[in-house]
Formats: sequence, structure tokens, C-alpha cells
Amino acid sequence: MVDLSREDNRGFYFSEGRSPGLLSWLFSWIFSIDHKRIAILYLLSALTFFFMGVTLGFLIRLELIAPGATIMEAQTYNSVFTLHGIIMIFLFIIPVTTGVLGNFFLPIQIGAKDMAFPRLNLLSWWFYIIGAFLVFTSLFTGNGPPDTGWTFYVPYSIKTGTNVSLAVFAVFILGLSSILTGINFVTTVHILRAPGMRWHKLPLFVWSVYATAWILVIATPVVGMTFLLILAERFLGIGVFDPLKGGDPILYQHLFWIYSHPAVYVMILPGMGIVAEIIPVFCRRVIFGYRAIAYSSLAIAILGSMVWGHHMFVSGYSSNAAMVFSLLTFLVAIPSAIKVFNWVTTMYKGSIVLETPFLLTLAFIFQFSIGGLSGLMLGTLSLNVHLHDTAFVVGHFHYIVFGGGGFAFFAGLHYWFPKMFGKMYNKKIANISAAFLFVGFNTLYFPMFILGLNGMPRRYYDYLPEFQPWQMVSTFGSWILITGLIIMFANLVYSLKKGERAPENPWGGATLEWQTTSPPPLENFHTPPVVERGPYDYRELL
Ligand code: HEM
Ligand SMILES: [Cu+2]
Repeated sequence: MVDLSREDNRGFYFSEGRSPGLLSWLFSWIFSIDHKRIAILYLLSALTFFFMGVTLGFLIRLELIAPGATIMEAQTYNSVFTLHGIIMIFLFIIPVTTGVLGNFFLPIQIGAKDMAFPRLNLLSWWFYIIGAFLVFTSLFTGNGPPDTGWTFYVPYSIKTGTNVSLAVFAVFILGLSSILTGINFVTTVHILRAPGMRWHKLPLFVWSVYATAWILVIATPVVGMTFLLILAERFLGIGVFDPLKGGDPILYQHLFWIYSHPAVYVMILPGMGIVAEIIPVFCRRVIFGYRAIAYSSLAIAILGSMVWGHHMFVSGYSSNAAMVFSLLTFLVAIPSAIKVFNWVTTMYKGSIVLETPFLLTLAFIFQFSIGGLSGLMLGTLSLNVHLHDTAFVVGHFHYIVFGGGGFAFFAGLHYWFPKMFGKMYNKKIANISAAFLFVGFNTLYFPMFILGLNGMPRRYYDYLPEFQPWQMVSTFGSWILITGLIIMFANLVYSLKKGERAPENPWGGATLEWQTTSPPPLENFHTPPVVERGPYDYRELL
């Protein structure tokens, strides 16, 4: 049973006193419709997949340490980077932030007892797990793991004998999970806000998850249909994409990127919301430009859905179309820059407290800015012809999705960890791990910009000797980064058991989650909150 006493709610994780038996304890988790428990399920599963993906990334980097074959054959390499991409994109970065931090904190931040559709929420997690299970099944069945890259480009994906059908079906199921999650978040924000929680009092994390949820609802069905068409093509031989049958491979690219570019914002927008929570708290200042940040999330979601064509500049469509897509791509930089400027302005003259969440936020801003600026380079038509499908692109998207989305998630995890688990981690070790992550990340990925500018193609197993120095630096960086990851998660796991008891409001935050126990009780609040202050109004707290 959940302990509702004000002081302590550790019974949220392990029922104390009685021992209900392992099986019923397990069932009380995997069939729970409490949004906080579902968030913890997402956390466990997404981190498991993340570490699998990291292992594959480590292997790719090891292979690329020197030209020629080093640790695997070319065909294995193709499957390894395909799987790395599928896992990192569909099983980790897309679901992780909304699934874990969105699920846990969005209802609490708006003063709700749960999500609008708690059972649908559980179903989303189950679809996610079934999809993941099918991804892994595709490795060991059929003619071996898919080797198409995570984009499943035709015509290769309809011709290759590897197990593409199952993998594509798996991602289809993962898409269902995304759609249900999106519907749930949108509805929750609309109908479950506490009395007094007007739209302009919503914490910025809620705004960003709200914008993300719309993308999930609107864009995911497109990729779902596209993957069904691939299956139809593979099993029934109809000619939607196959040029031999009158189909059009370029059509596939349009359909794929109409989803997958907006999906990039699913990976980064919630992260932007997290840092907008962290910065005011650790600078002790009201966030600068609240409305500009809130509306820029919506602007990014809308504009970001219109730029898919920048993945196809060299596919041979008309140069007028290319110019429009290039222009729109530049326009996305405006709301993104609005956010960055407002974050930095909030820091200006703030009384900055250098805790781990804030350090990771600084790393986020630095890396996201490099990712964004390199994105503008890629959006420039003339440069794109040179940089397309080179290591530069790999550098760019890792800076955005990992250096941005991933680091923001780590920042959010450290920010909200005391609230989620009622435990404090060792701050010193957490800072050390943040330093390793920052140095490792930049050593790993910055060389990819240089390699790409010099002509190193992406997804290649072998390369000319002239590329080796930077490839070695990059591989060395991956070791530093992975060391940082191990230290970071070891610290968090250790503190689950041995950490000090966390206070209700360790950082002095003003949003609603800091006004309840750590971890919060069933239905989140002992007395239903009525909102009178803004989310960054510290007047009474300081
Ligand atoms: C320790 C962490 C990581 C390492 C060492 C790593 C390394 C690599 C390398 C070397 C490549 C292949 C580049 C190429 O030849 O084209 C790659 C591809 C890729 N990575 Fe990572 N990566 C890591 C983390 C991540 C994360 C966190 C994400 C997403 C959130 C991600 C997403 C991708 C994607 C989508 C691809 C493209 C795969 C493809 O071309 O099909 N990676 N990564
Ligand atoms: Cu894009």
C-alpha cells in the first residue's frame, strides 16, 4: 500500500513492513495505471535500450579506429550501425523524455491527480515494450538483422533479404505507442489543470511537452502508413516505391521525412522545456521572456513540420522547391534562437548556483548551439551538395539529439531525481561525471565535422588513411564519454539505496512538484493545489 503520511512516501517503491510476494509486487508495477509508476517503467526500459545502443556505438567506433577491417566484417558493420540507429532513435530518444519526465511531472506540474487516460497510458508503455521486443526478435529470425540504416530507404529496403519486414513492423507498433502518448498529453493539459492554472501559468516544461504531443499525434500516422506501404511492397509486390513497377523511391523519402524531421523536435523540444525549468531555479530569477519561450515551442513544432525537404536537396527535385525548403529551414532558427537568448538573458545577473543539473544545462546550450549552427550550414544549398551523407551530418545530428536532447534528459534526471526517488545523489561524483560527459562528447563528435568537411562519407566501413588521425581522436572520445555515462548511472543507482533522504524542495523550485512529498503520494497531492503564483515566482520562497 502507498503510505500517505506527509513525512514519508518511500512505500511508493517497496511496500514496507508486509511482504506481498515478488510476483504481486511485479504486477503492481507492470499493470499499474499510476502515471508515476508508468514513468519509472519507461525509465528502466529506455535506459536498458540506451545502454545497448551505447554498446553498439562503442563497437562502431572501435571498428573505425583504423582503416580496413579491425573487429568485424563489412556486413556485420551494416547491421550494427542500423541497429544502433533504430535503438537510439525509436527506443531511446523519442520515447525517453516524454515517457519518463513527461509522464512523471506533467500531471504534477499542472496540479492533476493523473493523466487524462491512465489506462491508455499503460497501453502506450506496453506497445513500446512489444515494439522493442519485435525489434530484438528481428535480429535472430529471418535472414539476419536489417542492414538498411534506420531510415529504411527504398529501393534497398524492399530488395534486401535481411529481416526488414519485422523491424519495420516493430517500428509501426512503436508509432502506435507514440500516438497514444500524444493524445494523452494533449488531453491532460486541456482538461486537468488545477484551479487557477491558466495557460500563461503553465510551467515551460508543460508547454514544451504539449507542443511535442501535437507533433506525435499529427506526424506519427504518416510514418505508420509509410511502413505499411513498405510491408505491402515486400509481401505483395505492389509498386508504390519500386521504380521497376512504376513506383517512386523519392515518394518514400518525402513520406519518411514528413514524419522524421518533426520527430527530431520530439527528441529536442521536451529537453528545451527541461532547461527552461532548470535555469530560473539555479539563477534565482524569473525566466526572461516566458511567453516568447512558450510560443516558440509551438512555432518550432509548426515550422519544424514544414522543412522535411532539406533531407532531399540532392534527390533531384526542382531548384525552386529546394529554395523554399532551405528558406523554411533557416526560419526554424528564429524560434530556436529566441529560446537560447532568453535562457542566457535569464542567467545574466542571476545568483547562479552551480549544481549538476545546471552544469548539464550549460553543456546542453553549448552543444545545442553547435548542432543548430551546423544545421544552418547543412540547410545552405551549396554547402549541402558537398556535405550530404558525410560524417558532418553524423556530427550535426549527434550534437542535436544527443548533445541536446540526451544531455537535457540527463539534466532533468538530476534535477528531478530527488523528487522521483526521495533520495539525494552524491553531488561531487555527479559533477565529475558531467565533466567526463562534456569532454568525451565533444572529443567524440567534433572531429566528425572536420572529417565530413574533408570528404569522409557516413555509414562507411573503410576509409582512406588520411582520415585516420581524427577517427582515432573520435574513438578516444567515445571512451571518455562512456566512462562518464558509467560514473553517472553508477552514482544514481548507488544513491537509490545508500543516498541521503532528499528534502521536499532541495533546489528551491516554485513549480507545483516541489510542494508535495518526495516521492509524491498516490494522486500526487495531500491537499489539491490551488494555483495563485506563477511557476517562476520566488517572492515567497526566498
Ligand atoms: C556512446 C554513444 C554513441 C556513440 C559512440 C555513437 C557513435 C555512432 C557512430 C560512429 C555512428 C556511425 C556513423 C556513420 O558511419 O555514419 C553512429 C550513427 C548513428 N547514431 Fe550514434 N553514437 C552514440 C550515441 C547515439 C545517440 C544517443 C543517438 C540518438 C539519440 C544516436 C543516433 C545515431 C543514429 C540515428 C545514427 C545513424 C545510423 C545510420 O546511419 O543508420 N547515437 N553513431
Ligand atoms: Cu530535418
